[in-house]
Order: sequence, then structure tokens, then C-alpha cells
Amino acid sequence: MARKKIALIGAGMIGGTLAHIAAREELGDVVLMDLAEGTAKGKALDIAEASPVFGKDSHLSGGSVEDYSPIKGADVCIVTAGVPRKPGMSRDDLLGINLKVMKSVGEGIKKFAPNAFVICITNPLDAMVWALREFSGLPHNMVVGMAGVLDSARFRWFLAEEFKVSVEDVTAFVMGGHGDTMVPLTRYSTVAGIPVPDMIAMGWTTQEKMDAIVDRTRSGGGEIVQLLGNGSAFYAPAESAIAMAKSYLNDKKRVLPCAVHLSGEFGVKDMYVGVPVVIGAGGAEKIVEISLNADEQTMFDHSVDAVKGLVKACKDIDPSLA
Ligand code: A3D
Repeated sequence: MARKKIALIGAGMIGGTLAHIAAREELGDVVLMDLAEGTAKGKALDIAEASPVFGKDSHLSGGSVEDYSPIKGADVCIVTAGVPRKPGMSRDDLLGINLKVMKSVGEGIKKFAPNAFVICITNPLDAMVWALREFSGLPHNMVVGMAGVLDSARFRWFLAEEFKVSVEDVTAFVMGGHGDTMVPLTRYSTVAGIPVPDMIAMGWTTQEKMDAIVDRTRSGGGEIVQLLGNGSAFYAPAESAIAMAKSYLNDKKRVLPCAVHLSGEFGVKDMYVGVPVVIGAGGAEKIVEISLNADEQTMFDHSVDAVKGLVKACKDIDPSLA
């Protein structure tokens, strides 16, 4: 059987990390594409030269987005092309620049990889994945956004630290848009199946500490931006997108929080928002429409409104999207 092909559009901090993980995990051949051709080729060559040491076989190459033909026939495309935040910037400040990038990337994918499963990471995520889907014209189930896996991983790590238990035994859910309005769902977060509210009742933590963890989850991206001083998180975002790609490539049918196209689910139409979804060989196969209590619904609606504003801004900037 021929190897799978993974196209990484954007060879910056996340793109390079994705290439490294994909090669180490032997997910398939890797093509790194960037405006900066030297960066894409240099990172591909550097990882290829590491492969005899880590002992895995895959072909790594780099190319310029002047010519998208190297992504031809890709099984998975992961898009990080664009600019990241600088300290003091919100994700939404990136909209104008990254919308133009989504247009060229979407057209490249449409022409050369129309059967790929596409994972968008570029911010502001929920609006960019929506625009990327529009520009590419791919089926909605084959274009998803990565944010919820990352936000939930941050939430899980904070919970594991608080309870002093293995990260493996903590599950957590973050829904909604990938911004300050995201909705970390304590009620659906567990330690080995025990809901977090029960952990509070058993005295393992307090409501105040949980509230602080929820706040820290919401501003988790900003915390890293401040610490790095230049650029944003890349290890955890890359790991999160790889988990989504593996679920698709291996038809694992994992239930992951992803930005997916909603057509009436949760009362939302023609928008991408983070919700739990089954990812398998059919792409985004089935949305899990969990029930929300009144407070959670209010937070979710607030988050959806924020995404709506961003989609409207995209349509205002590029009338072809209206
Ligand atoms: P960075 O290291 O700057 O890499 C971006 C790359 O995109 C650079 O190498 C650019 O040269 C390249 N690029 C710019 N324009 C184009 C174009 N038109 N075509 C192809 N390549 C282009 O950034 P990064 O890797 O740290 O982050 C990438 C994106 O992911 C940013 O928009 C971040 O805000 C976003 N991000 C999202 C999350 C989520 O959870 C959703 C987390 C972290 C970062």
C-alpha cells in the first residue's frame, strides 16, 4: 500500500513541529509549503536528516506556495499559514491578514487536493476555517478546525495538576469559539469517569479553585504568548492537530472537540463552532449534541455571537463570501 501523504501549509513554528511529529510517528510522506520556500525546504531537509537517527521512513520535501502542485493527492492538509499573535494582540486582530491567506490556500487545496481531510489551525480559528471551507469548496465534513483539542488539553493539564493525578485519567471538554468566550464544561470533565463537581463535593478541590482553572483555560493561549514574547504556542497545537489527523487516517472514530460546520445542531446554522464530534474515515462523521444547562447555554450563545461577528467581518472584507 502506498504511503499516506500529509501536506502542511505553513512551515512556521506549528508547521515545523507537525512535520517532526508526523515523521517520527511515520504517518506518511510530508510536504511542507510556505511563502518562505527556504524555510519549508530547510525544515524538511533537517527532519529528513534526523530520520536515520529516529529510525523511521518517510519522504520529506518543501516547496513554495507560488506553486501548489507538490500537495497533489494529499490525504490530509493541515493549514497554519498566516501570522500568529504578538503580545497585546487578540486572535481577532489577525483577521484581515489571514483571510487573504485562506483565499490562496483554499484555492490551492481545491485545485490539487480536493479529496483531502483539511484541518485549519490559523487564527481567528472559527472564522478562518469557515472561510477556508468557502474558498476551497470541499464538503463541509472534510474541513475542520483545531482548537477544542488544545483548549481541552490545557484544561486537562490544569485539572491533573490540581488533583495530583495522571493526565491520562483526566478528560475535559471545552466548547464554543476559540477565544476568550470559549466554554470549558466542568460538568462534562472527569477524573477516571468521576465528574469534577463530585470531586469538589468530596473535598478534592474547591469551587473557587475550579473557577480559577476555568479562567486560566480561557486565557491559556495568551499566557504562552506573554511568556514567549514572540509568537504563540506551537507544541500543544501541533500535538492536537496530529491527534485529529490520526483519528481520520486510522478511522479511529475518536470523539474530539473540533470546530465543525453546524447546520442546525445546537441551534446554530452555517457556522463553524467548537463542539464534540466523531472523527473517522468520513471526516467529521457525527456531532454529539450534548445537553447544556441554562448557564452553559448562555455562555455557548455568547461564544457563538462572537464567532458570528467574525464571520460578518470576513464577509465585509471579501464580498465574494457574502
Ligand atoms: P508562524 O511561525 O509565523 O508560521 C506561519 C507561517 O505561515 C510562516 O512561516 C509564514 O511564512 C507562512 N505564511 C504566511 N503567509 C502565507 C501564505 N500566503 N501561504 C503560505 N504560507 C504563508 O506561526 P505559527 O506556526 O506559530 O502559527 C500559525 C497560525 O496558527 C497563526 O495564525 C496562529 O495564530 C495560529 N494558532 C492557532 C492556535 C489554535 O488553537 C487555533 C494555536 C496556536 C496558533
